[in-house]
Amino acid sequence: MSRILITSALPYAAGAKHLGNLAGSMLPADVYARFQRSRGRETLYICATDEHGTPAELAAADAGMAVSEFCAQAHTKLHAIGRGFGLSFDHFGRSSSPQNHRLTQRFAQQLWEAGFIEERVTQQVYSNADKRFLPDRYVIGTCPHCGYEAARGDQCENCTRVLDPADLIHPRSAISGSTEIEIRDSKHLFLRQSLFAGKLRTWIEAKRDRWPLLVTSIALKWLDEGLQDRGITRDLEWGVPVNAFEWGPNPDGQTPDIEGLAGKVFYVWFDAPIEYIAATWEWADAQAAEAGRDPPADEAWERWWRQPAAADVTYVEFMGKDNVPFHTVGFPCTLFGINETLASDGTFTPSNNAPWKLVDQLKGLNWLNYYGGKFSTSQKRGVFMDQALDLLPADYWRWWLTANMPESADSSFTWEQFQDQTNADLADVLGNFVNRILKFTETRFDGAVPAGGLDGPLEARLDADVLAKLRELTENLESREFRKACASLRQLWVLGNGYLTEAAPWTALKTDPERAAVAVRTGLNLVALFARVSEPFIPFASETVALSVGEAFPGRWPSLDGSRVLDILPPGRAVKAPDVLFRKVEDAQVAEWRERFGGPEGAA
Ligand code: B3M
Ligand code: ZN
Repeated sequence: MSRILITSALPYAAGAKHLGNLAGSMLPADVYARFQRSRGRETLYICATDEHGTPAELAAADAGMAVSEFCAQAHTKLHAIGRGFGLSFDHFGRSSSPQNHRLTQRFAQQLWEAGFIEERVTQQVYSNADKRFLPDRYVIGTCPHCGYEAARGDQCENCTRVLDPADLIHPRSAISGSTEIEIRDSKHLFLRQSLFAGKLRTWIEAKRDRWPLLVTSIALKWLDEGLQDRGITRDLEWGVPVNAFEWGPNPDGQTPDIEGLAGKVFYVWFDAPIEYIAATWEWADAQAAEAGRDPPADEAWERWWRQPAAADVTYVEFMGKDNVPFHTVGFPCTLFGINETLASDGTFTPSNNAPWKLVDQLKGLNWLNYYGGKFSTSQKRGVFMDQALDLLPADYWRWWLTANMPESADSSFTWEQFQDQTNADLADVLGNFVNRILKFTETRFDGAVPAGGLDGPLEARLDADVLAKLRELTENLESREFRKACASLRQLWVLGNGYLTEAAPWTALKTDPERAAVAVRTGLNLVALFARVSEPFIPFASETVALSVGEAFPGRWPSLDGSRVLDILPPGRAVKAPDVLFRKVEDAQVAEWRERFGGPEGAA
């Protein structure tokens, strides 16, 4: 049986996370991880905060904090919010961890020594007052196109034109406001991605019929536009330091310019994907520490990532579409470079190292919008992850976001749809079913699973229908079609309600108690089944449902081999109706939340 390795895009430490960030990577990854675990597969779900780069530096400066302290706080907060949503990370790491520093540096060294990294002199903006280089967005000035006076060096916020710091009129430092800035030469490292264009294309082409079209088309578009070498270092203080002083000569016998590279760090998009691997290392270390053991040997985490030990691992990535190029081009190039050596005639041969694993399945998602426009922190539009949990339990959000996941196109959150769908699916269908059968069992069957009576044609038909739906649900989850999976699950719940209505134990009780016993037993078994198969989607309510019929949680995914799927509960088992599973979302709440978070007006 294969092992399943899952990663979801690493949320930036800086900035609030809205529902779209949840729906676009972490939630689908969690649903999939829970499903795979319940199928009995050894599963590892890894995520982390992405802590380096200019946004974190800027946000920390705004908050008047040291960037390390700011990131530590953001990490703790994001981890707590993730737990609040039931995200079942096996490890939630930090890209600023010592493990990621070591691994990023080690990979860079290997790439240099194999000849895949090149030094180049580039022109960068230097601020004399701040005594530092300024990344593009640290330079502000007047936009040459629209005259906006606070345009940033990478882009004008007013007219959205992409800029180069050199375009700005009256350029000044965003840090000190000083106009004493100049262009200076600065040495940087470039990953020679262009060497991998052919190899990359072959690799992507082979994924064409197995990856979503969204993903392969983004990747191929990048390749069609011509694969550029990529600058992988920056003139910043916060990040993984370039450790060129440790490096040996490259295949041409050149040693790196240690002085020229001093004080630089790797570009955030170079070290962030490496953190997927490094967070697995963090996980292994944390596990050992928890058990009071010394840090384990590298094999403990490399077995997920390196051949031949990882041969039985299927690696699945989840991310929003804007992250796809970095995962189909950038990160694979890093790994190609580590797995290969370049001969002087330009051909590649596998390196002597055990190769690192590349992604097997990549689920890319579109955007979730808010009333057709963007979620926006600055304009206070839309619900953010921490606020959402103050309004309603996590399962409401999980259910709606999974059922409306932006899979084949962008999708849009509106309070009205959210209310309609959660009320209909969770309160009216699932909640009502569980409540109906359990209340009836309590009042008429002493709160125990009844024995007696034999299944009839109604039960035989139900069994066949349930099995067919379960197979469909399983297939949809296996292929990460989350909207379809929600539809299958909803139909399964509907089968339960339909059965109860038809079998009508409340009527049968008067004329044929054995028939009523069969119907109640069958209904309770449906409850137990629903707890198991709803768990990936709505884990909190599923736990309540499982406990109401005395089942362990989380349970195992049902076997689909054709044996009866509704023989779960032993007769005599005590059961108890839970408190209201899902309270309905009221019109007054919708009105209040629309007021507070914005409605259709002002969608942009
Ligand atoms: N932090 C971008 C984002 O959150 C980035 C993902 C990193 S994945 C290695 O959209
Ligand atoms: Zn402009």
